Amino acid sequence: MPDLDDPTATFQKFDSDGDGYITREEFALAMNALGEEVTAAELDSIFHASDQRDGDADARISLAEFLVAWNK
Ligand SMILES: [Ca+2]
Ligand SMILES: [Ca+2]
Repeated sequence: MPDLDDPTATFQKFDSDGDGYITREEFALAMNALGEEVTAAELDSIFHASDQRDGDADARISLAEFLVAWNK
């Protein structure tokens, strides 16, 4: 399980290739690794809500976007 008190560490676990962004694929794989199934609709919802917060809307979640979503 991720350390829920440390969103930066959680982000780094989700970002499996370490490029500083979480893609849909990385998010789905990380959730599956936690034993959580994520549907395409759920991914759409999560990424629509979380992406764009830093104005790039690049279909990837940056650490800044992740932290905003986390604190919501
Ligand atoms: Ca990545
Ligand atoms: Ca983004």
